[in-house]
Amino acid sequence: MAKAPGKTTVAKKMAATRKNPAKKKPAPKKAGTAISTGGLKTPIYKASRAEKMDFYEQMLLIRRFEEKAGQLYGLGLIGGFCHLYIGQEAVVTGLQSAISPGKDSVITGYRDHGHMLACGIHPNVVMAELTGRSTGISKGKGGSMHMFSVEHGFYGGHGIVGAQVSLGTGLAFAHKYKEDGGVCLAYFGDGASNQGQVYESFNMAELWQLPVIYVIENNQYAMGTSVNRSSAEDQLYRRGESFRIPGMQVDGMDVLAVRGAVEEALKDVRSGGGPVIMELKTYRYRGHSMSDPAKYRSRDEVKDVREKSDPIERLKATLIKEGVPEGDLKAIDKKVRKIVVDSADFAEESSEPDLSELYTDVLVEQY
Ligand SMILES: Cc1ncc(C[n+]2csc(CCOP(=O)(O)OP(=O)(O)O)c2C)c(N)n1
Ligand SMILES: [Mg+2]
Repeated sequence: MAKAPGKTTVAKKMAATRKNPAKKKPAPKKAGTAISTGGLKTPIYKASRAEKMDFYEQMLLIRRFEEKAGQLYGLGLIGGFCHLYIGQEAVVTGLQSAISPGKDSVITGYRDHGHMLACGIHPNVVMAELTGRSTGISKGKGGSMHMFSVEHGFYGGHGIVGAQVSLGTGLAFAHKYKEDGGVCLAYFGDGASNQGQVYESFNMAELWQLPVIYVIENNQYAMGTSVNRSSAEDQLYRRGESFRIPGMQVDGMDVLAVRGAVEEALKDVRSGGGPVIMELKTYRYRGHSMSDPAKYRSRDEVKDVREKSDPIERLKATLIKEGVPEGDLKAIDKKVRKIVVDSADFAEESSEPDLSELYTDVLVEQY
């Protein structure tokens, strides 16, 4: 059958999902009618060699940074909560590589270090914040879960599960109101996808056709509860169906698949199509936070994912197959390790905030 020019299959499916009964009254859909793109294959991004090398470096930077953060936590240099992103690097690397820093906005939960690095925020100020130093991005007063950089379009860092979904919807509203052409990427977890405010946000976003991509990082667990135990509909890309929001399910362990899928989503959202849901199937190797011994799953389960699906090893294997000398990849590893060690040194050499800082940055206005 001849294809309509310029419209991909994914785009057509998204358009079908959005038939708005207020504008045109279609016959009511039969229960169970497939309206999501989950069953469709989104294209794998055809990256150049240089782009693949960049993705490799970015993912490795996040991995090594998180490993160092884990060590510093063990040494007692990081206080409070600390949620590591190890295993999920392909998600944020693929997504962030497709958006425009400064024009688009990003918001996420407490597992936020990787998002900050992928937004181009310097590792030094992130590590200094984790260790509570005055040179940290929140002057050492926010810690792991409370970091922001309006300059980089990064709006946190939120400890309340699901809160970032409503706030992200607000950011998307601002993009539309100001007509600045921006799109908000609102990241949240499989556990957060059961939160009530998520659905209030979905409703408003579709009603107002807001430029937002809801990114569900399905790492299979919410603290110690697996997605299958906690979710009546565990195919999370379908969670927008009752709001007519199209969804796509993507291999979140493959950075090229992530980039390919987000390009489709962005095309649709930027052309005024309204929100899209992306479910990224991924996995976290470490416990929920540094204080979680992760006894709710077997070591073999983790080992299996590491051995078969690790996003970094996967891209490395592709690069080697394509003829990149192993020495070049080792050089990237060396460069990344130095950046991370330097960030830890920068943090350790910085002072803690002065006591007088207890009374600053409490409210934006005077009181
Ligand atoms: C409103 C609210 N309820 C409960 C918690 C406690 N809590 C913190 S993280 C978390 C699990 C969330 O899991 P998920 O959304 O899958 O994200 P992940 O940690 O896997 O990245 C819970 C229940 C919270 N912080 N806020
Ligand atoms: Mg989770």
